[in-house]
Amino acid sequence: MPVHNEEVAAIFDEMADLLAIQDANPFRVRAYHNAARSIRGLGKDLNKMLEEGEDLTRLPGIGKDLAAKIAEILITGHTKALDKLHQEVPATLEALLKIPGLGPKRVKSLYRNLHIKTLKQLENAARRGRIQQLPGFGAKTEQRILESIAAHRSSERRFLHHVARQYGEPLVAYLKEVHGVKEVVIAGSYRRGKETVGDLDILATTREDSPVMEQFVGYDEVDEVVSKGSTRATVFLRSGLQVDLRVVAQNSFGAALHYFTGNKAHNIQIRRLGQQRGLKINEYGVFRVKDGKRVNGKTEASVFKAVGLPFIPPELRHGRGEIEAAQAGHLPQLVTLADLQGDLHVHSHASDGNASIEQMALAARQHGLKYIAISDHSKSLRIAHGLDENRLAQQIEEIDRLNERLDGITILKGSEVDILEDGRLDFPEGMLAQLDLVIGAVHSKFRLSRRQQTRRILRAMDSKYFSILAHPSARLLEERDPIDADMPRIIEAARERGCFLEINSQPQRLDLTDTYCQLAREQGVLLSINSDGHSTHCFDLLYGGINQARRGWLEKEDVLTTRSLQELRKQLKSTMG
Ligand code: DGT
Ligand code: CA
Ligand code: CA
Repeated sequence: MPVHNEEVAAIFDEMADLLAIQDANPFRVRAYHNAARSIRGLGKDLNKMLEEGEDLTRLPGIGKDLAAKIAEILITGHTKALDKLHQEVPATLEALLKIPGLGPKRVKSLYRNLHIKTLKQLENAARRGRIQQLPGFGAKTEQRILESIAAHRSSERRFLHHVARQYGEPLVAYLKEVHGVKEVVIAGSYRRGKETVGDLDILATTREDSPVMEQFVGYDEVDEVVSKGSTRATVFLRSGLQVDLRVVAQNSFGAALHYFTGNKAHNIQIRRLGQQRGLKINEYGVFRVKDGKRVNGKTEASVFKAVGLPFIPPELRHGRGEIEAAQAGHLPQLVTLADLQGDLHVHSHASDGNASIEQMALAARQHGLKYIAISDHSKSLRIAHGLDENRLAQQIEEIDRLNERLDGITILKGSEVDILEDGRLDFPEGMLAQLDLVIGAVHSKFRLSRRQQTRRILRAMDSKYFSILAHPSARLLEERDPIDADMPRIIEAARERGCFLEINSQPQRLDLTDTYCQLAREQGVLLSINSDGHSTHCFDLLYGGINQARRGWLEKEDVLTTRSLQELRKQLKSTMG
């Protein structure tokens, strides 16, 4: 990847900051900043200028030395001068520069005077009021630093729901064991089943003498206690996950649970309904405005009841029509994990899985499923050891043999076939015709234009053998953006052609996304909740697909993989025919 102007400028700015921390000659520091500014103001790509043999020293603020560094950066992607600075200045000091309000001058002063090298030392010093005593800092700055640190940390990253669950559930189990603790629930986006969460919001009810706060901040995984009061505490776990614990009175529990489950848009709508009925609704309960008397709030259901609504499942609480649907008596009967009968996207060690077909089938049976489809990768996906025609033909025979031998589970013959750049499928029709189902997937060329990407997928769906579009947006949460494709058009095409879309349960995918699930449902397109599993534990991931389906308003009837094997075969035939 060639380096461009902005990256060169950023390198110079960084050098200036590091030099300033080192107490270098201020003229040198300024020279780097000036060069960065000069480059940002250029109307022309530096690479082009270099190619055309233009003399860079004619640019304002660029001398011989800097011109040489620019050339070095353009050609090699870095400069030895910055590498050297990186070795000299502790990396943690550089991290401090990212805190708003802290420039190199202040970072230097903190280092010199208080020996502060890390974010944590900075925070500790700020809490103890030591920073406001330094020249050039005041109480206000100190406060701002504390706020910036908190914001910086929480904005740093969101956690995959699945990852938050691995930390959150053991913590809940631990809290439940504490003396005097009654109820413990994770509220917030976690309870709404969102695919990523910013932090965990735990609510608890306890007897008066419970040491729950002490036990919470003393939990083994706690890295840092941000605050601790008698009913509220915030900590960071070693994983970096922030957890808030609130202890609420038993008769406020429902109101608090509703309030802290959110989301905000939903809460606002509920409060407004309350106002219309002369009720004030907050995290403590439901109160009559005229005399302040508490009328409800012990259970969540009582909060909804107070505004004339049935219980609305957390996954629907987005403020996107669920309240109107509840008023009209049209809330969906959401699909549950127990409704699933099969999984149509499972890998074996023939491609990139790590278990045999038989092992996968037995694990699925153990999990209560009635059928799975083995859908290993096709030949173009070389990094995943995709199958060619010969290996797929062998696999088909192996599945026939296994189906004769195994009871209580049926293995379908599938393939996760690459959708090539032009929309062709990675196998000839003769091969596809031998399969029970074909899962088409985009694994390459993620950056095609919207028009090309849409056309590519529609063309793939034109194949009469096409059954399910896998992970339709191809996103990887916190890693890769969704492809740019006209999803409403693709959903419409799925309806026209009688094929299906996947809800992929991999924690990083969870794709098709909630709003498009809702659209698919309205269009009558069935969704296939699949694990895309690569090991025998994969069926445990199906809960994530169910969360996504529920957030997308899906009922049992809307999900292909709730069908019995017999009905499923009928559905698949209608796409193949
Ligand atoms: P997250 O943590 O970013 O994944 O998202 P949430 O939804 O868990 O948000 P969080 O942790 O900031 O707050 C938890 C819930 O508390 C939120 O969904 C609704 C409620 N809440 C927080 N702040 C407010 C507020 O200012 N007004 C109202 N009505 N509700 C709030
Ligand atoms: Ca949260
Ligand atoms: Ca929170």
